[in-house]
Amino acid sequence: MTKSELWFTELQNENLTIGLRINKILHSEQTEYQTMDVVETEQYGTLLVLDGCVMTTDKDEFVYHEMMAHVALHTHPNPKSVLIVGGGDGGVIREAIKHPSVERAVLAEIDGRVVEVSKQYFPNIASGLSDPRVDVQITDGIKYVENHPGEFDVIFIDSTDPIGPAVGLFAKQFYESVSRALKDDGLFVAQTESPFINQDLIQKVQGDVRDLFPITELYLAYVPTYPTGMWSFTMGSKKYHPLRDQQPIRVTDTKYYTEQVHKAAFALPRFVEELIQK
Ligand code: AG3
Repeated sequence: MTKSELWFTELQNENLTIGLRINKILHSEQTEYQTMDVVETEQYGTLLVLDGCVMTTDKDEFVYHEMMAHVALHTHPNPKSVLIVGGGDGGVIREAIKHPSVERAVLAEIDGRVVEVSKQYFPNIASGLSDPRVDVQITDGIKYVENHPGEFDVIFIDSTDPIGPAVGLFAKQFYESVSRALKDDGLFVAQTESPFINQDLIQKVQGDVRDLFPITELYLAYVPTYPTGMWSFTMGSKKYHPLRDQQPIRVTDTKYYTEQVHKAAFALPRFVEELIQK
């Protein structure tokens, strides 16, 4: 069979693109907040695109979702109440509820269409959204966090890039409310882009989080469809340290996360160490 000559291209920055051959366009719409497209790609399966940026694909989503959820949930000794800001596809929630200690997982997603379309086209990623422990709130995550002081053990900030609807999710003021929304021994993880092309952002977030949390760490994972493939996560924690307090493995139905990968993720290449030097 001849292959289609339709290609998806994300302009990752002004000098860099990623291209994926498309078999089929499944869905396109303009929501209240952003453009949203779902296409079937030859290489990575079904792809979710928001405002032209790759959010996730069926074939590599496990890296990001597991590494966002399980590092933090194997740092806190007994996480019961968790919040995901953004993450409307449900991937982080699906991983979070694999932890038997988690009694309540709130998703605060601003764009209800992302949740609906993910349920339709990404049933595997969205599978956790119907779990009885999950509470889906279609609301502004910034306001949700402000209005829920002292409630959460772990908060995940699963945002888009720091443009458009997500700008406020990278502001110091937001990390301050995240700190207030956490319990006294709480911690958070935010996705913080690529050390190859988003140095300024990573440095800014490190500085802000260090001002607010006694423990601030950066770790890495490899997501082939994100800009440069090398992806960073920033953790801010009030009490528990991801290496000193690493918990015995609790979840083993993973494809990327293991006890060793948890440790290895904090071993940073020299240029990344230098980037975040105190
Ligand atoms: N969160 C967004 C990652 C940012 C990707 N950036 C890009 N492609 N320019 C992903 C949401 C998955 N739950």
